[in-house]
This record gives sequence, C-alpha cells and structure tokens, in this order.
Amino acid sequence: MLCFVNPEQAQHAPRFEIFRGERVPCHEGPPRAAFVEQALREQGHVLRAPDVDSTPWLTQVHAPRYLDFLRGAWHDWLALDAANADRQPFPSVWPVRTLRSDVEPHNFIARLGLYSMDNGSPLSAGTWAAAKAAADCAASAARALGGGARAAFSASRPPGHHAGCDFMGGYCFINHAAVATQALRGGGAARVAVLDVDYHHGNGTQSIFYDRADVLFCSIHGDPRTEYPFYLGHADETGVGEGAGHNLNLPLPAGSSAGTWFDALHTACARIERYGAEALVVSLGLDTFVGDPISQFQLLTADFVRLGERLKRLGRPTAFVLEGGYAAAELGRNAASVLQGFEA
Ligand code: OKP
Ligand code: ZN
Repeated sequence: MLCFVNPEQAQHAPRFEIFRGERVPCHEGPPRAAFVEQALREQGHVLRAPDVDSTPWLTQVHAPRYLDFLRGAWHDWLALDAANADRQPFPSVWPVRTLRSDVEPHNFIARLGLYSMDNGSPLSAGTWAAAKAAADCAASAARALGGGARAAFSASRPPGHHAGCDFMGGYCFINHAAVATQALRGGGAARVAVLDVDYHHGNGTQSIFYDRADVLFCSIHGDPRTEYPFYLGHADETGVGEGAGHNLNLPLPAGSSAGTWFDALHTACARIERYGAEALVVSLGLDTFVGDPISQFQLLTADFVRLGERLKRLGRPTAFVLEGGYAAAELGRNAASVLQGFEA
C-alpha cells in the first residue's frame, strides 16, 4: 500500500503532559511514528514523503484565527521570555459557559485556553511544522485515491481526531481525517464516510461534519461517561440540520472484549454501506489494543488483521489516517496488521 510518512513528525516533541496534577513524560511521542515506519518498511510497503500542500483543505476544516494562533504559538511563547524555550506552556483558564470566546485576548495563556479543550495537548517548538506535514500526508493519501489507488495510508503524527474547527485537544492540533475527507470531496467523491476506530471518541471530526449530509461519521469508542473526551460521543448524537441521521456513535463500556467490538464494527459497516459512501476515511487509532497503557479494550494484534479484512469488504477507496495507539513498541505491528488484512 502507498504510505505517506511525515518527515517533520519528530519536531513535535513536548517533554511532559499533566497526569493527576503531576508532570509525566508524554505518552504521545516521536517513537510512535518511528515504530510505524519501521513496520511498514519491513512489510514491503512503499513509503513516501507527502506530495500535496493541504492548505486549501485546512482552511475548510479550521477557523482562520485558530490556524493563525497555532502557526505563531511557539514564537509568541518565546516572545514572552527567551527562557521559555525550555518551558512548556499549559492552558490554565478556559471560556466555558457564560464566558466569551468571540473576543481573542492578547494574553498568551488566555489565547491558549481559548483554543484548547484540555491541558493535555502540550505544544513544542515544532508542533505546527509536524501537524501541518501530517495534514499534508492525509491530503496526499486522499489524492492518491483520486488518482485511482484502492487505498493509501497516512502515518499522521501527532494525531488529529480530537481537534475541532477552532480548538486543540487530546494530543491533537489539526484534524487530519477531516482534511482527508475534504480533499476527497474536492476530488469529486459526493459522499464520504469517516469510520473512527480509535478508543477515544473523535469529537473533533464529529463536530466538524455534524450538520452535513455529504459526510457520514461513525465511531466505535469507550463510553464517554467514563472515558476521554467525556463531553461528546453518546449514542443519541445523530446529527443536526442537513446532517440529521448522518452521525453514528457506538460507545462501548471500558473493558469491552474483541467480540463486542466486532459486533459494533458490523453495525458501523452496515451503516456505511446503506449510506452509499464513494470513499472511506478510517481514523485508525490502535489504542483498542489490549496492551494500551491509557485505554481499556481488549483487541489483539490478530484482531487488527480481521479489521483490515472487514474494511476491504466494504469495497470503497480507503484512506487510513493514523490516530492514537500508545503501546509504542507494538504500534507498528498493529498498524501493519490492518494493512495486511486489507490487502489479503
Ligand atoms: C488521544 B487519541 C492520560 C491523559 C489522557 C487524553 C487522551 C487522548 C487520546 N494521562 N489524555 O484519541 O488517542
Ligand atoms: Zn485514542
């Protein structure tokens, strides 16, 4: 399979995230993509740098003021104090209900809070470069489908599915799956389905397409009553306006078995078939793996082969976009297993 890898990914290398009030090493780091690249290479896939500038699609998915903030964030952080080069900014204040988000403050931390859903998405010097190149990978995969490829894979890192129109969250800054979806629409696919199989609900992707009938969003994920992102991903979220009926959430209890998970996959695939999608974007989180350190489903590596086989049977041009998966040493093998099943 044609695989796009991100030459800038290692530029996004924050040192800490906050966990239970303490700074701990980031779960989401450069080794994840390195393990994926290595496994893809070993399995004989074609690895390429991105060959599409995603800018036209980025601006359809994200608000201009959010993209401006993200592009300039590290520069602005350093402008406050040169010593900030060795410090990580974290938001500490957010415009929740009754507070205004239409007026952009001048204060850097206040802007960071305005554009964040959590304090779990640390920035570093190369965050913009890495996230933009990851979006270019996703757009490149979409263009490859437009050119007649049956499938393509985007080794997007950092991940993207929690990022909304104007906010970052859950290690995500740019919504790469949404970029791929827009690129497929621009390339002529009238109806695009997004299937999000990451352990965590893809709140950003859902919200970007919630009022649209030209994109079906389906997600299988840990029940948000107990699992991140907590505030979206319930079964009663079915779309709004023209998008009514074009959103399907299949939340499962933490601890769910592979059997339960594949029953949900069957439901999602039936919905995608009924929709008549002309192309498929898979938000490929591999944190459903039994060994994932921050997630609680029970899939084995062999189950990822089955996932690939099932997706192949949908018979749609398919863009795989990497999302989560934090058992880094097993991540490459698990990603390669999906592609193996798809190409079997
Ligand atoms: C991103 B993706 C654990 C913090 C958890 C949120 C998880 C984000 C997952 N110390 N932070 O969906 O894989
Ligand atoms: Zn996840």
